[in-house]
Amino acid sequence: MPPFLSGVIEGFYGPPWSQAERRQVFDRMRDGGLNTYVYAPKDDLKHRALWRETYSAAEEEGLAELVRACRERNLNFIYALSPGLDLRYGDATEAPVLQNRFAQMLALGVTHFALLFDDIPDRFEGGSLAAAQCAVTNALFGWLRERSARAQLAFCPTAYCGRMVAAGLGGAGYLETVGRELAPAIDVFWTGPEIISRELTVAHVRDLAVVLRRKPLVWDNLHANDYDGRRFFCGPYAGRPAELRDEVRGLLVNPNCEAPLNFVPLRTLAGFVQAPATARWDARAAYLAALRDWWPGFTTVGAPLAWEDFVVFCDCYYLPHKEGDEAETLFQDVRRALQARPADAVRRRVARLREFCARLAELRDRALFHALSRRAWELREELDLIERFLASPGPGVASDFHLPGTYRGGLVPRLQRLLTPDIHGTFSPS
Ligand code: GDL
Repeated sequence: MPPFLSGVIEGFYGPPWSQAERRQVFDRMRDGGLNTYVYAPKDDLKHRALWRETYSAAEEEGLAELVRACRERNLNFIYALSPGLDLRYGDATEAPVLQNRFAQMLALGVTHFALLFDDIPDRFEGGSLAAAQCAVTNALFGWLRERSARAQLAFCPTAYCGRMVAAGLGGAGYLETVGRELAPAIDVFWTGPEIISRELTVAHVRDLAVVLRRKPLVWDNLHANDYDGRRFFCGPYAGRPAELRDEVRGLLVNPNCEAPLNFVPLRTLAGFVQAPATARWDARAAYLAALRDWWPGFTTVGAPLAWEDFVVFCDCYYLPHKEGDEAETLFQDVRRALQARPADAVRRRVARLREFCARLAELRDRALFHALSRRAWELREELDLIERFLASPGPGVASDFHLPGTYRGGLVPRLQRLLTPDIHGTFSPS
């Protein structure tokens, strides 16, 4: 196991990546010098919902392929199991079931494992949930080490971010118990102050390391989009200072569900991991450099797209808490133009971006287009409406795309309008 783990955790909800997508991700990891892939797709039934069942021969072959693909690229393969939905802690018959699952992977040459207890019921009648989870995990670790001296294990706590700990998830003293009772050689995952952490500071991680009695292994959801299917995030690895690297066991990102959209997240993570210790991490510069490398993937069957439009488009899908600079500027300019004309210059910019969205349909890389198409469609339609309004403002503006009596997104946006959040995230009826 390398001293510092860096790479990808396929740990999102929704359709797992295909084998071909995983190979592409592995190639990008190897090219960027990242070293670790964690297999943890929430909706692989046998990873979570049916965790007791072993893989069929065909499934086993698929996993063997991944193990080989990682080995060929010098990447660590970590197999994760998520038994917490219905694991009976303290029931002696459960241990052999867990062992059986890991035995199947050991036979494929896997030596690195993870046991995940995230997003599970935290009600537990039998005493301390943390102590029960640690007992199961320590026992499994011992069993693994008897079979492979090189075996490694990581553990994801039920309270895996600051907010959850503050809310008392897992019961009083949950994390302290984990720190005290989990075998010191077992790594502990942590997503930061939040599930999706805008920032991860050295101070935050140092405080945590005192409680955990080890450096945390960061499970970084910055670019995850499984919780918001209308967005994706192709902004840079950001909000983390270079000094963070010395304070953690590793940095593993759980990125966009759509594998082709992870070029910039992975490229910038690789840049962050390898940047000289003395340098300040300039996320925007890293982003623009990574976009340059992604840009050749945007060749079309027609006339070339324009680089400037590409940057604005990507800035529209930057990071969860922030638009990219160009998108933010465009938004502010449109907002002003809708109130005070003349708006010709803004209208032309809106039209260019609308056209860029439409022309994505000409991409030669169809997997990339398919990953983008729904988002680009929605953006194109809003831009089209704004463009029409700016061209002839007034009550008479109608749009071919916004059909009367239809609701975009169906019931969901209507429900969302019933309860609206204030700036603190507290909801009240609107
Ligand atoms: C989570 C889940 C993860 C999911 C992510 C983003 C962890 C430890 N677990 O809470 O599977 O992809 O949020 O929605 O992050």
